[in-house]
Amino acid sequence: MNSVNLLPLTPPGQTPVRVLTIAGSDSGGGAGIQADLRTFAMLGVHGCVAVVAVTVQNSVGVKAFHEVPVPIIAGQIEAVTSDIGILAAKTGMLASAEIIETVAATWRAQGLDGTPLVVDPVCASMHGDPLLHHSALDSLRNTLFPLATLVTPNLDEVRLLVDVDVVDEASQRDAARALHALGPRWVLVKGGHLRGAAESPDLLYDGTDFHQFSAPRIDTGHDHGAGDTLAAATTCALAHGYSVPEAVAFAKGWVTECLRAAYPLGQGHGPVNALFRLQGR
Ligand code: PXL
Repeated sequence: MNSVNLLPLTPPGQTPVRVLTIAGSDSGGGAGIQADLRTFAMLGVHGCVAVVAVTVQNSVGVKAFHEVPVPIIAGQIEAVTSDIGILAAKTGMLASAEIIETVAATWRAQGLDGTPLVVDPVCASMHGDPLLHHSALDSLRNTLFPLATLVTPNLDEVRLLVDVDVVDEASQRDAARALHALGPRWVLVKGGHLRGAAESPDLLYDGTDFHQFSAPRIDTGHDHGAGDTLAAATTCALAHGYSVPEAVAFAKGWVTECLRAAYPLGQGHGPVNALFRLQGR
């Protein structure tokens, strides 16, 4: 067994910690809701789902996507939060401005302001295929970010959101400051795409202090769903009452092990493997 810590488990027969993912479906099973649910399950957390879009996707790319009507999206969030109750949530692919506005309005209407919300501002797949209409960036920045406990952009998303080109630690700090000014409590600028770095340096910022998180860069062509998995594990840890720096540290360890165990799938990019513990790793 590797050294990754697990979250506390609920005794059999008792109601476990519940979380919600508001995201898109990946028909290839690598990213999106499918990735979130694997991490939730492996961390002993009950995962609820609000599907916002269905992608037509395999290991090579995203061919198309279909958006779920917004009353059905709001209905899923209301149904889950009014009955089952959630201790944290995350958003992934949100596709459009209308969906973002709906998610934000429903979040507020359900009185969830005190519930930790991780916003992973998914804009494109790793193949470069769009998962968010660019006209929706303003809604992301102005409507959803102010509700977020934590936003977790990668470097491409940073460029789209605040027009900062992160090339080193100084520009990573500039990006964190610009993103924090949009209203989230915390910002995690993920450095995994920093070219040439031997480490994968992530920078966490709350408007006052910077926290660095580093992990060895895992050289794999199979990292589909890595961002989703990091945000999902962070959400689980927040649901367990971890502080944001503790939750990010936990999630970084989790995704590193998922990357170590990643596997090939189809002709393109395989997924990170959140099931590594089932293989005795
Ligand atoms: O990894 C980001 C992501 C999130 N959600 C869906 C995706 C992807 C990447 O392809 O397809 C549905």
